[in-house]
Amino acid sequence: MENNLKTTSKFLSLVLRHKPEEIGLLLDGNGWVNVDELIEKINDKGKTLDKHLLETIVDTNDKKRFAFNEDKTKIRASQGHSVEIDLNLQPIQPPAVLYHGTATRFVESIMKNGLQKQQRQHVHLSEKLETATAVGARHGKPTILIVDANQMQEDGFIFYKSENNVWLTDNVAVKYIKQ
Ligand code: HQG
Repeated sequence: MENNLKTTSKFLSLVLRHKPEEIGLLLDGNGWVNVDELIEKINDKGKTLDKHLLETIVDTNDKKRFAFNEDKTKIRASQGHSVEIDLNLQPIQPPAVLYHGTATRFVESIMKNGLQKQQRQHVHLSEKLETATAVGARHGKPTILIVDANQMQEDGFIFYKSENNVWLTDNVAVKYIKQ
């Protein structure tokens, strides 16, 4: 069961963030999809999903990656999209420093070109060192970069916080990054 939850959750990340077309789904402008349609199209792909399982995934997901709308008729991923959508996030004051976890092999390029959002819509930053370490470890040997969010904000850069507490901003220039 645990395993099934994780596999299904990963598949949901894929369709709700990156490739909705994989199951013939279309995200609306704010990233939402209709829950019944999602369930039907996932089942069509031979994967078992019903409303109860979907609710369990949303409730128990370790990073709270997915959220329902108020009446639970729609669902979306709370961050991490490569598909162009508008999460309607409001600019918010960041803590003085934020952390970016990455793999050691990327550091040289990052210290030359800055942090780039790559496929995603934002650069992802963390408030906690341990979260940043885990993010970095997804790519290889982890290392932490310190971002001077305070200075960035003073210089007019905008920060957002996703519903599941991931800090988001546009590309980060080298001058704001310390190893
Ligand atoms: C690196 C997870 C070379 C960047 C996490 C990262 C996060 C550069 C990789 C979310 C670079 C992109 C996002 C440059 C950036 N040269 N490498 N100039 N600029 N990079 O996966 O931040 O578990 O797109 O350091 O918790 O690792 O999926 O971004 O290593 O919130 O919910 O390019 O994904 O969330 O990788 O992770 P990603 P990320 P979930």
